[in-house]
Amino acid sequence: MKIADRFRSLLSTRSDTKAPESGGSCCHADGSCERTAGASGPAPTQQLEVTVEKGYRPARLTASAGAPVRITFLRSETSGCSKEVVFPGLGIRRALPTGERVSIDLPPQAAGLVPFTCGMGMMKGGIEVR
Ligand SMILES: [Cu+2]
Repeated sequence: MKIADRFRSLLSTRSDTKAPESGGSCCHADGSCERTAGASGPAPTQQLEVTVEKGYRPARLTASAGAPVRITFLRSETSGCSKEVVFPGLGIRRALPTGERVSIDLPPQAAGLVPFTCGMGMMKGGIEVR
């Protein structure tokens, strides 16, 4: 989305070059206006849900880069393997009591894979951020 906005900004800048005085009040020439506007409003939190039963369902989720993520785990089994979930790259380790919804808030992520595993690193899941 940001790229589209930048293209739009470039296009309007190009048309403004015909009549520079009309664009005098606009700071879009360097795109800083749009960047500031985007940063001032908090990006909406993305909600993800994972059921934990013989693995993570789904094991692969997707989220948009640059916006906070709330991922909620519901563990519906008693297997000791899945009693904890770990986000190794984020230093997060949380207990998942059976039958309890556990929400974990993640700060905005850059594009890439955010992996999570069980406490022993046997079960694997991940959030594909793009
Ligand atoms: Cu395990």
